[in-house]
Amino acid sequence: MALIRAFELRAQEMYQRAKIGGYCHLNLGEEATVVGLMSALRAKDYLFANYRVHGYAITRGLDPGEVMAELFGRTDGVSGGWGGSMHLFDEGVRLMGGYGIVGGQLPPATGAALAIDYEQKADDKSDAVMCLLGDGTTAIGAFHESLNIAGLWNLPIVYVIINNGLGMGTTVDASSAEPDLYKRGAAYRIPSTRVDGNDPDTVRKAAEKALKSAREDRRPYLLETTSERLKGHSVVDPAKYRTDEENKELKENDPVPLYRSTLIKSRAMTKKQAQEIDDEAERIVDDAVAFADKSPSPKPEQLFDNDYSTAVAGAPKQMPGDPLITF
Ligand SMILES: Cc1ncc(C[n+]2csc(CCOP(=O)(O)OP(=O)(O)O)c2C)c(N)n1
Repeated sequence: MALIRAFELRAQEMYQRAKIGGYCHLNLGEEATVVGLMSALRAKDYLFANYRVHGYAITRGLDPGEVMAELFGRTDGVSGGWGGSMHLFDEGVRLMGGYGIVGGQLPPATGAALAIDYEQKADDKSDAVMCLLGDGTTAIGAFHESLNIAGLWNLPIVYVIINNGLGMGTTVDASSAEPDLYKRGAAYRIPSTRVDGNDPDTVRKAAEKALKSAREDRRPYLLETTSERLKGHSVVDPAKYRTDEENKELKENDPVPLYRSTLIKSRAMTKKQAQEIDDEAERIVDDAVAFADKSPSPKPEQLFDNDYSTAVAGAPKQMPGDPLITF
């Protein structure tokens, strides 16, 4: 949690210093959810995420330097600098991408669960899929289509609604006829529950139960976690829609200092150890920025190295803005 906090605060700073371009969405305020969920996943499980993906990538084991380099758009980034903040991908740790299209991750995640089901018999060795989505995403058609198929075909998948209360600036109450989002599982006979996303231990227990259902019972599961993002939708959103009172509450419920003091109070950790963890996190993030800074930018001639269009014999590769080719 401390590392995600340090990384995200630094990413915000790097964006403001124009080291990062494009979009940049942070996990600030969602650290307990991230750590709880990721600690329940096995190495061979597949993870599909939305664009708010930095903390998941780091917790899943990706090198923070390579994640920062991706944010900087550099060749040593986890996606070779082509994806940026929203599109972290690493097959090795089975992080099957962050998706920028709202709900875009749901169909491929459901397809991955179908592939697993096709290849493996139900036993505790089976892999499972975890698919993350925001509260706003529960109104997207792909959410309902995916849950319907997963429920119908008994696919080994856990859908997790990371309910941070807002889809951009719109509250759940203003956008959802059924604001108890986990209840949407009932329409597809998918078991579901809602837990406090500010407590990593609670999230972990709930995720373990959900994954067990997917893996062993061959029933998909819908888990909802409640937390709040501390900042705006992305780093360029000043979050003017929040009142002073709401900002005060956010600070009081901030999961990082809360968990830190819970561990100290219960004597699981001393103040000194907590400080050492924070210092270590800062050191890792310093190194990550230094690594990203040193990594070269991709060259323009590499632009088409990773496209998946079929080559047309004799047709030159076109750059956006090039004059139309006439034959
Ligand atoms: C199909 C589509 N529609 C709209 C957008 C613009 N958009 C980006 S994020 C977002 C809000 C999503 O909110 P939520 O699912 O709650 O995720 P959160 O940002 O809270 O993690 C919208 C509308 C988009 N990227 N894709």
